[in-house]
Amino acid sequence: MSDKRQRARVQGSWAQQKPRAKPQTAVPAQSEQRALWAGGLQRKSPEEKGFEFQRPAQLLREIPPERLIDSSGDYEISSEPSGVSRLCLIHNFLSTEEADWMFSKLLHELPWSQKTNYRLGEAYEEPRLTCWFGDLPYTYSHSTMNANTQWPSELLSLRSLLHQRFSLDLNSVLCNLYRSGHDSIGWHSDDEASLGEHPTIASISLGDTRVFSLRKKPAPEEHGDFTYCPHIKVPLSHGTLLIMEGATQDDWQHQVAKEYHDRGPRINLTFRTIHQEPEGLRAAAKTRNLTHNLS
Ligand SMILES: O=C(O)CCC(=O)C(=O)O
Repeated sequence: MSDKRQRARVQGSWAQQKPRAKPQTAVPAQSEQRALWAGGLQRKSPEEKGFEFQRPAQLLREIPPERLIDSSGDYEISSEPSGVSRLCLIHNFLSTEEADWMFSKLLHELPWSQKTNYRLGEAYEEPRLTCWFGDLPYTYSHSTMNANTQWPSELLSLRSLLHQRFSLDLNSVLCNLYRSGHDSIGWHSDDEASLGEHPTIASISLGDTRVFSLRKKPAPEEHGDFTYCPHIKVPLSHGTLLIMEGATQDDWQHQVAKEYHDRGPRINLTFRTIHQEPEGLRAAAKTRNLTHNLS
């Protein structure tokens, strides 16, 4: 949780505290008794209130509690003019035996490498390893994965399975290898123009469980502050399938944050459909990438 979200939560819970009830038995305290005997204590009428601290309205805003999605099912996570955002979570999409076999094969046989990305003109190494299979190149964070049609048979069979089960025509897959809990992917949306409008992303997880987080993009008047936006966490375990669809990439960002306790390796396969980019869409993508925060 960000520092600001944490602070606002604490302040929020303070603000909700009810005033303490006064004791029912009216036995004056010793000092009060002395004053009464001296005839000096003026009791306040009920209308005459003492000082009451008013918290500024800004601090009384509710922070929505983080929602946990950990059961298989279909979830409508928001509905906006841009459309409905939906998640579909399926545990044991691959049996443990299939997932074990797939994990070990892909870990040892895929051509993993560390990619260099660019943010505000600065180069940085991605904190994970990746590889890409697809008929078309894929560009994000100002760096391009070349087209690669040499699909391993295991990935082709997963792609066919997704087609059979969900009629999804996915022509590419970005493979991520998180070597330990220190590897991560920062907040971003998969909203490159080459993915088209309302892209469907089918993500299969293998290996150790990691928490996939989503946060709703703030309204323009929030000036990029996510403090009060809905947050969701989805633990993704070995063999799980998560499908993001509808307006999810328009209205939400997602990440897999670093973890500071031991985590074993995890592979994530995000199947997508890449379209040939017309010139107009490329310009739109450039503008969007200025705010794209993928690490
Ligand atoms: O590892 C994951 O579950 C997420 C990967 C991801 O966000 C991406 O490839 O865009």
